[in-house]
Amino acid sequence: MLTALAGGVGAAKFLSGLVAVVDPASVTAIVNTADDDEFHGLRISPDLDSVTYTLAGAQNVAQGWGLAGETFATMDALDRYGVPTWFRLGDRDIATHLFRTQALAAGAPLSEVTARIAAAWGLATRLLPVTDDPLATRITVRRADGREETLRMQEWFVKERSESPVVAVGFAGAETATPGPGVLEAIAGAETVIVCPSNPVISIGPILAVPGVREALVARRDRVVGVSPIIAGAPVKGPADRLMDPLGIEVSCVGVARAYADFCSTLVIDSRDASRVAEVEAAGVRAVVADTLMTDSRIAAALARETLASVA
Ligand code: FO1
Repeated sequence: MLTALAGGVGAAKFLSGLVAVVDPASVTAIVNTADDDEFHGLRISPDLDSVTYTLAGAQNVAQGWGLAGETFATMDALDRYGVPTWFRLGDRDIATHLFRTQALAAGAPLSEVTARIAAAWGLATRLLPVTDDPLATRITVRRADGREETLRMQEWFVKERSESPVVAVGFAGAETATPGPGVLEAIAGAETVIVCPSNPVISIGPILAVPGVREALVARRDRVVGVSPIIAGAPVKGPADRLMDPLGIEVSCVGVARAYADFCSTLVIDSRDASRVAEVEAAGVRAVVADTLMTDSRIAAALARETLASVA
């Protein structure tokens, strides 16, 4: 059984490659929930939905989130009422949020709702929210006048297009959150644990912040392998550099190695970073060089295969 720590887009691409080379039913994904938020009274779980839609082959590839062939008639109709619609909910995507919101309101934990949504999309892969408890990323930014302001994740990422300079990142609820059902067992029982190429700060960071999770990974360090989301000093997609740099994490595969060194024994880095193998290994992490730019599903499958082989 394989366990993967997953955030959004990068993880979803990697996971679709992984389930192409191993039995999908042998894979458990522990997914970040700290991007979750509520809009128009609906409970949104972006990373769980990105992974679900991608593994179902229904994702909007170009957009990087939501469903293929999506329409936004409901958002356009909402504009009449003057409510904020900067967080775009597609008409079909809304069905997922309606179902999730109603099931949560009826008392089901997020883990149960997630299992029902995954089953409805025909997934054999098990998706586990890292926690069923409240967990929310908070981004503190510095305004032009020097004032600091703390934003919700989607406000910073979507509304302000991740342009506001970051001074701090926190995970509200982390102290009291408990690992979701099956999470610690999935780490303890896995033959291999893969840290997907997700944002180290706001996708993998919240997963590690849930008490007990990082310790569980440290205990399996020799079986934990990561895939660097940073290639040649820049993230493949998304704002990882705008979060790592302010937090003093070098924006490179070396910075990732140092950040993961206590729980990750091997890091797969891109061929463009082959010259940095010695620095990664100086961080106490074995470096494996591969093509990590998943421009198509064949490359994603090859990367998954090489990642598994690196800790065989
Ligand atoms: N990202 C955007 O850049 N703009 C949006 O309007 C937007 C809407 C949205 C709706 C549902 C959903 O599941 C994801 C959505 N995302 C949007 C992406 C989302 O902000 C990110 O996927 C994660 O929060 C960060 O990985």
